[in-house]
Formats: sequence, C-alpha cells, structure tokens
Amino acid sequence: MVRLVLVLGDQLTEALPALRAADPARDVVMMAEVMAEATYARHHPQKIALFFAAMRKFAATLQAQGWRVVYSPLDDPDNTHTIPGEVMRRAAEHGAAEVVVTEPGEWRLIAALEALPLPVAMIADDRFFCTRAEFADWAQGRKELRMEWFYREMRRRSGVLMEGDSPAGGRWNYDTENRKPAAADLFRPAPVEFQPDETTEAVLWLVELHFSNNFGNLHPFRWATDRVGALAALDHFITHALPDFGATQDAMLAGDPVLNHALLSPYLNLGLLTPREVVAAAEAAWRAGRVPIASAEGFIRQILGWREFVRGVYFHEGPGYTARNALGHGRALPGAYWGSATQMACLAQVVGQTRDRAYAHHIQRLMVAGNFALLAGVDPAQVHAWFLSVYIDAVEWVEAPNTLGMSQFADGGVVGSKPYVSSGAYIDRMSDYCAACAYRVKDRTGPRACPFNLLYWHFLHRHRDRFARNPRMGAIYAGWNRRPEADRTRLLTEADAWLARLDAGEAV
Ligand code: FAD
Ligand code: DLZ
Ligand code: SF4
Repeated sequence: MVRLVLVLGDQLTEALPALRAADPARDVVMMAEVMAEATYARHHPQKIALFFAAMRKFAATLQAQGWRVVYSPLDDPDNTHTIPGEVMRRAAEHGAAEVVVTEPGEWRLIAALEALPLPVAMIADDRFFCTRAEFADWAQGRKELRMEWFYREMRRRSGVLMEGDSPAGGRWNYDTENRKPAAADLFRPAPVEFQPDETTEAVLWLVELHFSNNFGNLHPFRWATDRVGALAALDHFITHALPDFGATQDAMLAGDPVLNHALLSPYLNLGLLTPREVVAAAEAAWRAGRVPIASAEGFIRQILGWREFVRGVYFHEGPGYTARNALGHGRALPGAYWGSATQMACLAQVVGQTRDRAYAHHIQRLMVAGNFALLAGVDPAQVHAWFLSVYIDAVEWVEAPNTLGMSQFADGGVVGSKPYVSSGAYIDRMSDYCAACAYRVKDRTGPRACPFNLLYWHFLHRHRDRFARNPRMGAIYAGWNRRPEADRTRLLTEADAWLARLDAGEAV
C-alpha cells in the first residue's frame, strides 16, 4: 500500500523521522506551497521567500536521492491552497490510504492533520535534544518551570560541556563574563551573505507578485536557502563570530544589526541545520582552544537551554497558550511597529532593520520592541501576531513562548519569574541609540523625558499588586515608594498624557 509522506516547510531535514519511517521504493513524498500557510500570519516577504526556496531545493535533493516527490508550487492551477486539501488531492492521485508525518511544530497544524478523513501516523520529532514526553516528565510535579534547572539537566543528559558529572570549566553559567556594551570601534566580522541562485530568483518573483503589500523589504535577499549554505553560515559563525559572542551578546549598535550573533535561527527552525550539530560545532571549537568557555557556554545555553525550554513550554502549556493575557493589556499595537514615524530612536532602529532584513537580535526584540509593548500595555495577541509575522525565524512553537512568556509576561510567569522591563537607562547602557534620539534618556519627566522612563514607572505602578511582593522586585518598589508623592503623581500624569498622544496616532 502506498503511503503519503508529508514534509512541511519547517521539516527540511534529510534524517527527518517521517522519511526514516518511509520506504523510498513504495511511498510518495509530498510538499506543498499553499496560501493558507503563506497568509495565516502576514509574513515578512523574505520569510515566505526563504520557506519556498528552501522547500523547492529540499524537494530536488530528495528526488536526486531516489524519492518519488510530488511538489505543489504556489501557482499550480490545481493547488487547493491548504495543507489538508493538498494531502487529500495527492492521496486520491496516488491511491494512498495512509499519511505519515513528523509531528508539526504548531497546535494549529496538528489539529488540522488529526481531522483528516485518512489515517495519519504522526511521528514524534526527534530533531530536538528533548522530546515532548521527556519535557513533560521533567515538568511534572514542579511548582515552577525554570530554564536554568532545565538547562543543567540537559547538560547532564547530553554530556555537552561536561567533565564527568561536573560542568566544564567548573561553572554552569558564565553570564557574569558576558553581556558587555559594545563600542562603535569594536571589531566584528561581516555577516556571511548569499547571492540568490536560479531557484531563489524564481521564488523572489513569485513572492513579489503575491506578497509585496506585506510589511518588509524583499530585496536585498541575503539568506542561504539550502543545507550547503546553512553549513557555510555555521562555519562562518564558529570561526569568526563565536569567539566574541558572549561579550557582546546583549549589546546594540545603530548601523550594526548583527554584531556577533549567529544568524542561524532560520536554518535551525527550517531543519537545514540540526541543534545537535550546531552545539557540537561550538563545543568542538572550545575544546580545540579556538573560543573561550564563556562564549561557547553562552551560545550553547541559547540552544540546548532556551530553545529546547521554550519548545517544551509551548507543548506543555497546550493550544490555549497564545490566548493568554495575564496582565489584562489591551492597547492597540502602535503604528511605529509597522514603520510609522516615531521619535524614539531605539524603536525606529529596531523596526527599520526588521523591515530591511526580517531580523533583529535577541536584545533588540526583548528590550526594545518587546519592552516598549509591555510597558505601554499593548494587547499581547497583537504583539504575538507582530513577532510571528516580521521575523525570518518565526514559527509558533518558538515565537509564542518568547513573545507571550518571556517578553510580555502574558502567561503569568511560566517562562520567566519576573517581567523583562527596563527604563531608558538599560538601553542607554547597552547601545548607542540614545545619543541620536529626540528624547533625553536622563530625563525622568518633562517635555523630552524618555518614554521608557515614564512608562517603566507607570507599568510598575499599575501592576504593583502583582509584582510588589516579588522578591526580585521589592527593592525597585521600595525606591518608588520613597519618592515624594508629588513626583510620583507628576510622572504618572505625564505618562498618561504621553500614552494618550500615542493612542491618538501622533508620531511620538
Ligand atoms: P543568537 O543570538 O546568535 O543565538 C544563537 C541561537 O540560539 C539562535 O539561532 C537560536 O536558535 C537560539 N536562541 C537564542 N535565544 C533563544 C530563545 N530565547 N529562544 C529560542 N532559541 C533561542 N527565536 C526564533 O528562533 N524564532 C522566533 O520567532 C523568535 N521570536 C522571539 C520573540 C521575542 C519577543 C524574543 C525576545 C525572542 C525571540 N526569539 C525567537 C529568540 C531569539 O531572539 C532568536 O532566536 C535570535 O535572535 C535569533 O538570531 P541568531 O540566530 O542570530 O541568534
Ligand atoms: C511558514 C510557512 C510558509 C510561509 N509556507 C508554507 C507552505 O506553503 N507550506 C508548508 O508546508 N509550510 C509552510 N510554512 C511553514 C509552516 O507554516 C510550518 O510548518 C508551521 O509554521 C508549523 O511549524
Ligand atoms: Fe530609546 Fe529613550 Fe534612548 Fe530615545 S532616549 S533611544 S526612546 S531609550
């Protein structure tokens, strides 16, 4: 009996579980570019182009290896434009009575495939260090889920950066040596860039035709779209950028959107690289003496720790996770997130590079775009929709816990024990943005007060019932309470007035 092996756009790995379970002599592999996936979020054009180009090339690779592959391009006149529709069309075409698929990374697609009127064998995705079942075991009975404990457990289980039972170098975490501001004259390697080949050019035309109204510039398109390119990007990062990754991990510089970051998340998330090989490459570089332990550990923690942890949380918390709004925030997402004028230099910088590259690094996402939305009390569902749309690496299992959990505290403290909020002082310390801003970062009140300063205290004040007893925030509240009543009132009044101007659509 012929079986249909469905490969989704973020499952482009040759050793994919569904492919390992299939028989190339009998089964048919299917892949489909469909409008439903291209429009369920208003994706950045570069993101759609990356998925389509990588899917086309992966299909060609499988074909060259002897698989029978049926591929539905977006402009196929018979395309039904949904994944279930294409599965049923291909099943009828090939007389397939069963579908084999690696479990999708999103509740929405799991539900759609489970509802098919055909038997579906859904195989666990073993491309991660930690399976869903293993995470559930780890989480069971714990009062709270904390990344640091999960990460240590993952280090022990995987043996990564371990010397016997002890962490390599004697410490689990080298954060105190990381996270320094960057000076503009800092040496940092140019990020690796790729020229579009013929397949990618054809996709760029297609995306231009259908999605040019989406937020974001399609050109220049600099991403790798196949495994060879993804491996070259990995090699470039390990050789040139990893040695200083740790030190500048949290730094932000106008005019340098990448610094020493890896630019590897899209390749990991599409399956062109596996987390195991990326972690192994970083560990090998440290063991060979080519990078300091602080950089290797800092980088490995992002993948073996955070990436695995947020995936675990996404599945552990269930399909309702994306609707959470623990802080009851309801403000509309300001137009500045879609490129409308703003006087805030930091937000303009992050949104501008997001428009140009579909990329911003972690601290830009967390402490500028996310921090501002949280301080201003924006509806987390709108913040989630934005992050899911505009970044090249955004798939829901990783985007949602980062946005709703880590960044917006909308899950009430599952991902983080306290909200990631800061005043302008943090942005000033970690970046060079404030020097070119219309606002004054040192001003707490007054006509040119930095909005992050006004809104930081406004946020803490309006959520004092929830956070004042948090042991990690007590000192901040104590400081606020010590300020004269008149100062507090003035600041809150000015914050309200500033928010009213924001709501009125002024270019504040
Ligand atoms: P580097 O900083 O060089 O880090 C190396 C790798 O570690 C990344 O490639 C990534 O795979 C992994 N990593 C680092 N931090 C995280 C994290 N917090 N969670 C999961 N993996 C991590 N990452 C996504 O892959 N997709 C998203 O949609 C996404 N949305 C985010 C939304 C918000 C609000 C925030 C605060 C973070 C989000 N992240 C997301 C995490 C992180 O910002 C990106 O993984 C990182 O910026 C990707 O760039 P890089 O490859 O240069 O990463
Ligand atoms: C993101 C994306 C896009 C833009 N298009 C497709 C597509 O046409 N076909 C497909 O199989 N997958 C696509 N994807 C990726 C899926 O949306 C992805 O599998 C889900 O986000 C689940 O992780
Ligand atoms: Fe951002 Fe405030 Fe600095 Fe302006 S002064 S760049 S708004 S932190």
